[in-house]
Amino acid sequence: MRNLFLAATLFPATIALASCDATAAGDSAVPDPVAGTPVELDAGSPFTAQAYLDLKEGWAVAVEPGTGNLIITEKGGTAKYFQPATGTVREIFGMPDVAYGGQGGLGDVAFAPDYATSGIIYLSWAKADEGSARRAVAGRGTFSCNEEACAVSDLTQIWQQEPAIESFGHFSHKFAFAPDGQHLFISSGDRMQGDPAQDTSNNLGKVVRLNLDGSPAAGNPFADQGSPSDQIWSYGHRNLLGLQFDPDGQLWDLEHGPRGGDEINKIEPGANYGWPVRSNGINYDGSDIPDHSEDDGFTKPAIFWTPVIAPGDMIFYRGDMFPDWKGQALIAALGTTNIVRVDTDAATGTATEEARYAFPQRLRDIAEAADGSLWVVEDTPNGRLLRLTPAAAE
Ligand SMILES: [Ca+2]
Ligand SMILES: [Ca+2]
Repeated sequence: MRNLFLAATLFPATIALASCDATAAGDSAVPDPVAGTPVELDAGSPFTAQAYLDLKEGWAVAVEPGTGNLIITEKGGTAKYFQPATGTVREIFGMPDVAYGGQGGLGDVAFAPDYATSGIIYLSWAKADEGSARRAVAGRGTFSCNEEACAVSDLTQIWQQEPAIESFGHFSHKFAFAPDGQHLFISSGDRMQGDPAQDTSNNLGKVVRLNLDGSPAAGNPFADQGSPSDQIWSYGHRNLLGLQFDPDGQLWDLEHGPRGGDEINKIEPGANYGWPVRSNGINYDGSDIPDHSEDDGFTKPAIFWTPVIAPGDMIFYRGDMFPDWKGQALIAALGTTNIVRVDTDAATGTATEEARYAFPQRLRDIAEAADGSLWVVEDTPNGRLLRLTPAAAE
């Protein structure tokens, strides 16, 4: 194993197949995937599903620009590079040491906006601190492959939650890049602490907006309050497992409520979304949390779910394979083991659930391929990578 890692890091220039193959108009040239193993779905499902890889607690999937290949992270700290056109998979070396347990471990993966020329990818993970304290962190490094394996080299931490907390939950740590490629947004969960989400002197329970090197972006709403307040874009959040720009450039988040009150929010700078003062759910012990009301002074959810769907992540669909869904959100749901389709309206800050589609297992992540098909990651210790295309006509 070590030899593979050395080989992959010693000769990055000759093995950087990813960035070399990428072309500006290359997505239309991405070859079709090989056939997977058919997966049975409920009668009437709009999807045909095929399984490709076995995954152990798959957490995130990202599509490589230009090639259509995938990087998939697993919560325990491993990552895979999958080439759909050949069905081959390679281990990725150079992963960080992660604090695995509870909701913590290896997290999100994203290709840099300038990946075609830089080869840079971003990773997030839970990192051990003093005692049993942990924090979510983000880093970036250079991705390259040879015939046997792939590696992330020069992985450098660029951001962290402040402070570290003795909790195994609510790391969140999802990435979104601004449409112009100039800023990195990270969702930073409340670490199951509640009150810090209302306190702008820390970066827990927040959406942060950074430069691509992890430094605070200019123009953030609390820039005059010092660090880490100068990272904050919005606050009053709980556990944000979705963070995505819609095709019109509006940012939305998807977060877990407590018992009830999962929500999608239209994210605006300086806005306060109310957690833990307001929630359309209640505490796990049954005690009340006042619901949002018109006069509460907080930004209301665009849509909420009681009972919860326990979401894993979402995308905004842009492709042609499911043309009626263009511009709508597709949520991979853990709790209800389905894909939830939601129509968002940026003008009013509201959203409507359109449909739910059943799947056999908990769904952790969803991504759109260049051809408009969908890649879905199952969450369980015996999960799979699924490809979804339209169901055959009856
Ligand atoms: Ca409530
Ligand atoms: Ca994702």
